[in-house]
Amino acid sequence: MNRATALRPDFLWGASTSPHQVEGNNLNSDWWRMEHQSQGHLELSGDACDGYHRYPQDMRLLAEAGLNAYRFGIEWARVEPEPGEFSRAELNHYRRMIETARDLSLEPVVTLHHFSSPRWFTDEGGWTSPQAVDRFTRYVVQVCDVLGDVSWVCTINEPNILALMTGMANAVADGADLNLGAGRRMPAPGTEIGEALVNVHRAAAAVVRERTSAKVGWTVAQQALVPVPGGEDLYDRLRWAWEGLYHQGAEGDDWLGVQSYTSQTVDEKGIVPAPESPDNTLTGWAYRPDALGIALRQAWADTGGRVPLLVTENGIATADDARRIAYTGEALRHLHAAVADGVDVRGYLHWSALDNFEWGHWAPTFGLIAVDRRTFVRTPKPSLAWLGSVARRRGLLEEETRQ
Ligand code: IFM
Repeated sequence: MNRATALRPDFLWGASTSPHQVEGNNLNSDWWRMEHQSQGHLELSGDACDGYHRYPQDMRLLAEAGLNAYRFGIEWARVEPEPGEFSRAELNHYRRMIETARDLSLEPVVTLHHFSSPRWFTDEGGWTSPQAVDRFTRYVVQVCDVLGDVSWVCTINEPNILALMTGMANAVADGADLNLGAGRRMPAPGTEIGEALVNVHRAAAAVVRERTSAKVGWTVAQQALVPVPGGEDLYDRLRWAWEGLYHQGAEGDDWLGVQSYTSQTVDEKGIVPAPESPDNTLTGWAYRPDALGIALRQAWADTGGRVPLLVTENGIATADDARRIAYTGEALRHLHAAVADGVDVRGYLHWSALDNFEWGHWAPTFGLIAVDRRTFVRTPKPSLAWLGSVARRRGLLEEETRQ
């Protein structure tokens, strides 16, 4: 048994979650309100996985399996439920989470914003309001009090998806009828909102650097776009709107988070929707474990090889756990190949630790651990033990990279 291309000895092997998707009862957030105003279009997050109370058990399961890192988030709507009113009790809650991770020898990777915001922030204009930088940095200053010994901090999760969601919400508010049904082409994230988010990120990153010794970055939803003949010009424009802008926003950062699930082609009309196929995942995305290799190489090239990469999300929505293992093994094979070609990758954090609330839907299950929605009992899937064994071996074996 030979080891495949060696990964760094301090490589992080872990899993990720976000607060709104696992905690439950995120009452003061804009997402909670949107779910309740959606007239049945969105399922409710409700108690979610009751992760707010059960995080010690979740972390223990990850650590016992052999993982050495856990990415989780701090929920702004809990910490600042009303403008300028900060909850010490909630900050202490997140401090306990950090300490619990440390006690279990899990490296905490802490996200400060993952899609959901306090209602009041959204009501006053959200990311495009002139106050956005002040509002977010005021919250980040408070959070820094509990970040103490945290080494990895993400300011904003998937700003490109946040820009897309903000643009779509604004369009709906202006009366647009957005039909995004199967076969429809997705709009691209608006670059104006993206630029606003870059400003917020830079300001927040400066606050974290000034007040802590953490390595700071943000995480981008990589599309692994590939042009087909005729789509080259549009490809360049779409790559900029989807990723380039955010990669440029990572200039000078300590790391960049790569989040990858699938790959899509670009023709002369734009991104080609994944054709219907029995191989598509439960989110309707094409089964493309090779996307991770494409995403890592594109992110590395876009940042001029100056910003180390951390895979902060990669996974598959499936009810078939053997398929999850196959997908992840193949994705890791592409990660090893990228590292062999000189891409600096610092860790792999699987999405997700738990079967959680997939933003308005419960059916797409991404978890290494199943959660009973009534009793909240956790049942680790074989994929958790499998990923833990890869982590203990510190990567794939040589023969596994040849499969
Ligand atoms: O569940 C989401 C996560 O919140 C952000 N990245 C993509 C995941 C799967 O859709």
